[in-house]
Amino acid sequence: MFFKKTFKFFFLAIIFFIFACSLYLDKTNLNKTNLSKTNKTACKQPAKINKFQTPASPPITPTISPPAVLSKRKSAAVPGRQTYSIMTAHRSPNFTKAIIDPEDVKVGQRQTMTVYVSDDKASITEVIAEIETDNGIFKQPLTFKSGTNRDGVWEGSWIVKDTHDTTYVTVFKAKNTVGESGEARISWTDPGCSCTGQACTVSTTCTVSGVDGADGGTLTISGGGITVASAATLIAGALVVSGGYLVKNDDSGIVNILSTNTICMTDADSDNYPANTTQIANCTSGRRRYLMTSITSTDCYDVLTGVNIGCDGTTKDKGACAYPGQDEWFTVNRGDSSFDYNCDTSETKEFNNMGNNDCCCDGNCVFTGSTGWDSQVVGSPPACGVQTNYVDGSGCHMTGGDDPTCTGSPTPLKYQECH
Ligand SMILES: [Ca+2]
Ligand SMILES: [Ca+2]
Ligand SMILES: [Ca+2]
Repeated sequence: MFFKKTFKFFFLAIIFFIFACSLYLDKTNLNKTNLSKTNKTACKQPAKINKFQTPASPPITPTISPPAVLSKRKSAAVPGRQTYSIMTAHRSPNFTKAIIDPEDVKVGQRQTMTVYVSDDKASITEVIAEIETDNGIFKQPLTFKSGTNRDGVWEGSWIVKDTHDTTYVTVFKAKNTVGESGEARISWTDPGCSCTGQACTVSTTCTVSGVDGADGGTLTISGGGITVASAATLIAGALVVSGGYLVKNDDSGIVNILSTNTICMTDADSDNYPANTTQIANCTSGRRRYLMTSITSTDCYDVLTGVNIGCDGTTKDKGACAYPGQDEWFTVNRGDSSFDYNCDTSETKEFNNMGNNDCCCDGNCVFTGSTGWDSQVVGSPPACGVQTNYVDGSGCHMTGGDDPTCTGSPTPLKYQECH
C-alpha cells in the first residue's frame, strides 16, 4: 500500500515537472520573438540637443574652383568702362560680373575694378585682384561696397604705376567663411596706338608692341608720343611729327616709313571683322585694315563655309553673316552647329512665348487665345532651327456643314530663329 502511494506521488511530481518546464520554455521563446520584432521596427530616437549647443554641421571640404569662364571673348582693350559677364557653375563663391574702368588704362591713370560676388553657402570674407604687370603680380584687396556679404559688390581703385605686356591679365579671387575659394580670370590685349583707317594721328602716349601705324596713309604725332617696343614694327606711308616724340626701346624695334606701306588683318570671310587683333605689316596676307568695321572687336566665326544664305539685305556666305553685333535672326546654323551669329557666346532664341490656340464662336469665330508656340503640340519653345506649330491668331475658322464648330487647328508651322 505504501509503495503504491509513493509511486503515485512520484508519478504526479514528474508530470508536474514536465508541465512546468514546457511553460518556462514557451515563455522564453515568446520573449525572444517579441525582442526580435522590437529590434526590426525600432526607430532611432533623435539625439537630444542641448539648448545651448549648436547642432553639428556636416563637414564641408574646402574646394578651389577652376577659373570662371567669361562670356566676353579676349579682345583688345577699348576706351572707357567695360563690363564682363561671368558664367561659372561654381557657386561658392561665385563671380557674376566684372567692370574695368577704364580698360585701356595708361601708366599714371587711375583704374577702378568692380566685381559682383555671391555665395550659396557662406559669407564672403575677402576679395582681391591680382594684376599681372611687366615686373610681377600686383595684389590689390577690394573693399565691400554694397549688397550683403552673401551677394555683394566689391571694388578697388589704384593708380597704375607699372606697364603691362601686350596682354593684360587680372585674376579676381574670393574666399568665404568656410575656407572655400573661387576665382575669375579676365584678360585683354594692349590697344597699341589705336590707329584705324588709313591715316593715323597720335596725341597721347602709346606703345607699339606688335605691328601698328598707318595703313598706307600718314602717321601724325601731334602730342604724347610713340614708344616702339622690342621686336615691334611701326609702319606708315608717311610720317609727320608736329609735337611729342617717337622712340625705340632698342635696336630690335623697326620704324619703316615708305609710301607703299600697308597694314592688313586676317579676315577670311570678308565680313570686315578680323579673326584676331594681330596686324600684318605690308599686307603679306589678309585684308586691308582700313576695311575693318572694328579692329578690336574680333570675329567669332571667321570662316568661309561655301554655303550662301540671305543676310544684311543680300546673299552672303554663312560665315560672313556671323559677326559681332549681327542683329538678324537665322533658321540655319552658321556652319559649325552654332547659332551664335552675333558673337556674344550664347545662342539666343527669337521666339520664347508659349501660346494657346483658343477660338470662340461668339457670333463670329474669333481668336481668344494667345500667340506663341502651340502648347497643345510642344511643352516649351523649340530649339534653334527646329520647325513646329505656332499660334499666330490668324487661323480661327468654322468647319463642318450641318453642325459647324469654330476651330483654329491645325496651327501653322514656324521655325525657331536664333542669333
Ligand atoms: Ca571676318
Ligand atoms: Ca564671320
Ligand atoms: Ca548670340
